[in-house]
Amino acid sequence: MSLTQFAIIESTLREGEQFAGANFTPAQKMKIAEKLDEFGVEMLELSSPVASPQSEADVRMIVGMKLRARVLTHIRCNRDDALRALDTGVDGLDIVIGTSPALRKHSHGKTIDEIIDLAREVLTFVRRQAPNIILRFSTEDTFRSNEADLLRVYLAVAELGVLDRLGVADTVGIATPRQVYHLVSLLRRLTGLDIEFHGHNDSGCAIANAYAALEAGATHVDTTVLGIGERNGITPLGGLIARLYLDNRELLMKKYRLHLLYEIDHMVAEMVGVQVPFNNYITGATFFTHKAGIHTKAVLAAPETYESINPSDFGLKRKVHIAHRLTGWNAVRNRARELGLSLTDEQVKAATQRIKELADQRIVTPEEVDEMLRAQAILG
Ligand code: HCA
Ligand code: CU
Repeated sequence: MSLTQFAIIESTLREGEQFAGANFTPAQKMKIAEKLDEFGVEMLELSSPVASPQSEADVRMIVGMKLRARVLTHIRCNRDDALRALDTGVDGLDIVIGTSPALRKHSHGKTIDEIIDLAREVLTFVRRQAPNIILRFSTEDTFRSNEADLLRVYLAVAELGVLDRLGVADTVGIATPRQVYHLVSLLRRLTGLDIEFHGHNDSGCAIANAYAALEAGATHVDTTVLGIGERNGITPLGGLIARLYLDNRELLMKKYRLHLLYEIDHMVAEMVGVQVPFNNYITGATFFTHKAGIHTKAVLAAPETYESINPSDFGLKRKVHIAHRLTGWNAVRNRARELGLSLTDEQVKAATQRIKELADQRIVTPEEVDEMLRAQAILG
């Protein structure tokens, strides 16, 4: 059952490098690899060594770090790229070729038969060169490819008996969870091979699609930190973690060092020149903030009332926001206690009324609320 046996292929150093703001230095790549390895992702995917001389040096550098995570590189389907990649000493090759009509026409110009011939030749060649390498074959733009074409390609390569994994890629972010479920379960049933899902987020389905893939029997999911990648990116590491944590908290806490997520998200955000979005999974500024009186009262009494994720599992703290017109006296009382003030319920209720009145006029700061509570304590 994949929901307990999945592996994360962390592609911040490949797909993530394709994000507009990413220009990782070798030192930054090393830091990212080190942190992701410490976090516990099972595999790291790196840009092709063929991309540039520095890219090749960076692959060698990360191979040389001797991480616990397996190191993969992402290459086109040809012998030369494969030889260059094998020479770096990586643990695995992620080989990809486009199969959609758009890519066949405008990218490499090959027919489906030509794609099959080429894939057969390259994959058998790689396996002969490197009997122990982890070998994956993926079609690019899978979800805009003709299903009969796809099945011909996947069955032909699976039949070679040289592959560890098949990949499906929602390259332009158009797939729905149902479509992903359908294709992944079909491939799993027909080939029995491990299946990897790579999904872009153009229409906001990247996490749901990755989850549907796992439900259908996929074994591997591609992520990047904050979801960075081409355009608006792919399945974010933190979002996938949030989703899987809700299924199986114990497993997630055992598999990954969740406390590192905040640091990793903020580190990569800074490297690529963006803020961590306020609504980001787990690590966004308001993720654990409770506001309305009805919510804050319940959360203070029993956090699970309005929290599906426990902030302390991620080394984080919840925030209770009381400086606004929706505030409630239970939360205000809680704040007064935090400040060491002993106010009667009537005093707290009076202060709460004043906060609401003032907040109807203008923005009130938390500091002002604290002052109001202190003043209330002095006035009695
Ligand atoms: C790209 C390629 C890719 C490859 C995914 C994969 C995609 O367009 O840059 O190899 O599984 O989204 O199709 O990232
Ligand atoms: Cu991609």
